[in-house]
Amino acid sequence: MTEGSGGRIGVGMVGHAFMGAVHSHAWRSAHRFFDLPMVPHLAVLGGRDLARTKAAAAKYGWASVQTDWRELVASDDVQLVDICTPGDTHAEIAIAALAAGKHVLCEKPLANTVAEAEEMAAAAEQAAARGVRSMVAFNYRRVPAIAYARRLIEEGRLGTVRHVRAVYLQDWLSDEQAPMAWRLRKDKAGSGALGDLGAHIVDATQYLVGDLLTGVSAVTNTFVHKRPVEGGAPGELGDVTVDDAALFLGRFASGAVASYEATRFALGRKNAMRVEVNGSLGSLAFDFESMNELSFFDSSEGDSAGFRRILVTEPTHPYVGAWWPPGHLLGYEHTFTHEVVDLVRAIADGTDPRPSFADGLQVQRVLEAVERSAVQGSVWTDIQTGAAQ
Ligand code: SOE
Repeated sequence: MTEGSGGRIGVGMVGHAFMGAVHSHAWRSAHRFFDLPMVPHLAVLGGRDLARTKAAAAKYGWASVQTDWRELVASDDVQLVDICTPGDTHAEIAIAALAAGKHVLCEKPLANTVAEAEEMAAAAEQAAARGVRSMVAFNYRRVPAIAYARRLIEEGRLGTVRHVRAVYLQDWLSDEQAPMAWRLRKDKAGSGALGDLGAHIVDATQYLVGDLLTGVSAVTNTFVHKRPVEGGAPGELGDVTVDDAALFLGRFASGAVASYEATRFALGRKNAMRVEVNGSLGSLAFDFESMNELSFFDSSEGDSAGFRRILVTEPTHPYVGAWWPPGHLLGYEHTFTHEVVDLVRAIADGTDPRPSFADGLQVQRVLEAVERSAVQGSVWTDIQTGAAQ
C-alpha cells in the first residue's frame, strides 16, 4: 500500500449526515492533538446529491466532492475510504474499496445481515495479507472511561466477572408522530434499536470483559407500526419494519451472565449508554451521559468501601494526555478522533486495528441470534398457572 505523498493519507468519506459530520471533525482534528505518522487529508466527500454534498464539503472542510462512490474509491487522492452511509450499502462499498487496495473505516453495525458481514470479513482478511487495513467504528471503545475500565478489568481489579448489565436508552421515537426515517426500515438499517444501539453495547461489553457471548434469549417489540412520511402527501403513513426495543439475556463463555436493553422509547433518556460489571472483587459502572466518569467499588477497601467516582481526565488515562488539563471534560466527538488516531497508527505500523471486521461479524452474529430468539420465543411461564406460555 502506497500512502499519499508528503506524509499524508488521503481520505474519501461516503455520507455526510450525523456520522459524516462527526467523522469529518475527527479527520480534521486528529493530527492537531496526537502525534500521527501521517496527516489525514480530507480529499473527497461522497454524497448522492451534488448541491448538498458541495455544501457539506464546504462546511466540514473537504477538498472535493463525488456523487458516485465508485469514482471516490478509484480516486488516486484516496488511500482510505470511510463509510458513513446506511447499512444497506456498507458491504458493497467496503468490499470494492478493499479490492482497490484502500484501507476502510466502516460505521456500525458492520452490515445488515450476517451473510454480508461474512463477505466483508473475508475481504478484510484477504486485504490484510496485502497490508490493507480495516476497522469497524464502534466508537464507544474509545471513550477514555471505557478504555480505562477495560484496563482495570484486565489488571484483575474486579476479579472473576459474574454480571454484565448494559442498556442503551434514547427517546427520539417516543412521539408517535415522529416521522419515518431510514433507521425505521429493515431494508436500509437491517434492524431497529437492536442494530443501532444494541450493537454498541454488545461490542462494548465484550471488549470490556475480554470475552464473547455464546448464547442469548431475547424479546423485541415494535410499539408504533406506522409513521408520517416526511414530505409525503397529507396523512401519508409509512411502515416501520424494524424493532423499537430489544431486550435480551446473554451468557458469556466464562460463565458470566448478562442483560441488555436497547430502545429509542425511554422518554427522558437522551443517550444513556450504561454498563455495569460486577466481579468477585469489585464493580464498575459507566453512564455515557456522564462520560468523563467511572464508578468503582473495590471490596478490598473493607468497611470503608463504597462506589467512588473516578474522574477519567488524568493524563495517564487512555487518550486524555493529548487533550486538556485534568477536569476539562471531553465529549462525544473525541471518541471518533481517538478511533481515527488508532486507525492511522495501525496503518503506519502495519498492524491490524480493532475492532476488526471479524469483530463486527461476531457482533452481527449476536444481533441475528437475538432476532432469531425473539421470533422463536423463549419459554415464558404463566404467573398464575406456572404453565409454559
Ligand atoms: C442513533 O440515534 C445514534 O445516532 C446511533 O446511530 C449512534 O451510533 C450513536 O452513537 C448515537 O445514536
